[in-house]
This record gives sequence, structure tokens and C-alpha cells, in this order.
Amino acid sequence: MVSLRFPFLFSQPPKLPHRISSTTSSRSFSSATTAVLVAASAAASAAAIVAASKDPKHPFLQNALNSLLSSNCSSAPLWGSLSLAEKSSSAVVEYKNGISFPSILGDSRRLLGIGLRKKSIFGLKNIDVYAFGVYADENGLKESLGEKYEKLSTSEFKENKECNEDLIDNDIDMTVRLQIVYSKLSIRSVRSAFEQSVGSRLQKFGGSDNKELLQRFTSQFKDEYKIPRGSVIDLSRERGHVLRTTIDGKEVGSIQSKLLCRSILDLYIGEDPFDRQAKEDIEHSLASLLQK
Ligand code: DAO
Ligand code: DAO
Repeated sequence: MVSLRFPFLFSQPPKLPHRISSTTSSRSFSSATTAVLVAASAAASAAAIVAASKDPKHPFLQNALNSLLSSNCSSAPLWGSLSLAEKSSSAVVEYKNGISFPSILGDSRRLLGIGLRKKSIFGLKNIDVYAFGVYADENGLKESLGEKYEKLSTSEFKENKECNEDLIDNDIDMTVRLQIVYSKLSIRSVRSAFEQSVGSRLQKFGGSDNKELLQRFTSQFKDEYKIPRGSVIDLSRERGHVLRTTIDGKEVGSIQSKLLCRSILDLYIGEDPFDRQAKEDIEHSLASLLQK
């Protein structure tokens, strides 16, 4: 039987209706990063896809989703319970470029949201540079932030703007997975882009001159590295604020620095993120995981 569930929300059956409509359905079909859910298990061939849109041009999708959501999860066969292995085989696909993100990385890093990093070239056109997925260790999340957030109602949670900040500041294992879309990336352009993006955050949060730290980070990326379309870069925060980078699964370096971890995470969930919709989705996922 084809078993489908929304990957952000496995452990929250009673709250599914609200959560799903506020995470996966919040994207318009014209949006760059509309999330489509797929079950990439043996049943994937059955094209197990659920997508939804609040776009009034696609009300039927919203209705279809809502009727799915309003069914009682525990009794509806569609939502039949999944084993952990099945859960980890599901994925979320970035709609525009068809890039797939597993809903769980490693043992317990759970996908909170996906987005697109764009870049304007000479102010003329916007290119999609990479798609990203933000993951956080579920147990670490609950241990560090559970007590503070579990009792908040949904509206209180929305009003509380601190959750992302708490996620950035606490020593919770996280990964930001980047999947390269732009096929002509040179290491030189990558270096200069992150001197701007990461550099400005190091400046903002570190105050003084942090050239040495930036240098240490960028020097991990040797000129001979190639990052063609499809490359997967994982930026992981490990215990003790260690930023560990892997490219296509191979470790390229680790740097212990709370400031560097903070500056990288701020690109995706901070005050001025690359993709606002992704940040909102992440907030919804956090609410869903932390509220009791
Ligand atoms: O070809 O000059 C150009 C445009 C390239 C834009 C590069 C943006 C790089 C963003 C950082 C990517 C990190 C993997
Ligand atoms: O998008 O501006 C940005 C910043 C991305 C920061 C991540 C950099 C990791 C780059 C690895 C390059 C490998 C050659």
C-alpha cells in the first residue's frame, strides 16, 4: 500500500490540519520554491505527490488538501502509520528546479523548510544559485527549547519572534543542505559571494574585524574544487558550535566558532533571510515540533 505523510509533521497527528496548511500550502504555484511532497519509497512510482496552493487560481488544490487534512489521521488509510525507515525515505521536492530533500538526515535531523538562494547579475537578471533545506536535530530542539515553547498556543507562538533566534543561538545540531542549481559556478564567484554574505554577518554579530575567521572558512575551499549543478554541500553545526562542511559527502573541514555558525544560520533564518517564505515555513515547522 502506498503510505504518504507530510514529512515535516510525522509526530503531530492531532495538529496536522493546521500545520500542513501553514507549511506546505503556503506557497503559491508561481513561487520559486513550491514544495511538493513525494514518497520516495517503493511506491514512488505511483507518483505519490501532494501539493497545495493558496493561490486563488488553484482553489481546487487547496480544497483537495484541506479535505485530506480534515480526515482523521489515525483512521484514514492514506495516513496509515509509517515505520521510521519509511518516514526517512520520504522527501520534499523544490518545485521550480525539481530538487529533492530527504525529510530526515542522519538519525534525527528533521527538515524544517526549503528555499532558494537567488542572485542578481548586474541588476539584470536573477539566477537560481542553489536550493537549500534547513534541518535540526529533533531531540536537541526539544531538549533546548521544549520547555520554553511547548505551552504556547499557536497565536502566542506566532507573536513570539524569538524562536528562530533561539534556534540560532543554542547548541542544537543543525544542517543547512545546499544543492547547486546554477551550472557555471566558479570557486572565485563563490568566494566573493560569501565574503559579502557571510562577511557582512560576521561584521554584524562579531563587531570587530573578522577577516581572519572568514579567511579560515574560505581557505577550506580549494581552487581545484568543482561544484557543478547537482553538487550537495552540507553546512552542519555539531555539538560545541563546530561548523563542519562536506561536499558530496566528503568532509572538507571543521571550524569551531559560535560566531561563524551564527553568521551562516542567519543567512537562512535570520532577520534578512535569502528566502522569506522558507523562513516562515521553518517557523511553522518549529511550532509544530515544539508545541504539545
Ligand atoms: O557567474 O558571476 C557569476 C554569477 C555567480 C553568482 C555566484 C553566487 C554564489 C553564491 C554562493 C554559493 C555558495 C555555494
Ligand atoms: O549563499 O552567499 C551564500 C553563502 C553560502 C555559504 C556557504 C558556503 C559554502 C561553500 C562551499 C563552496 C565549496 C567550493
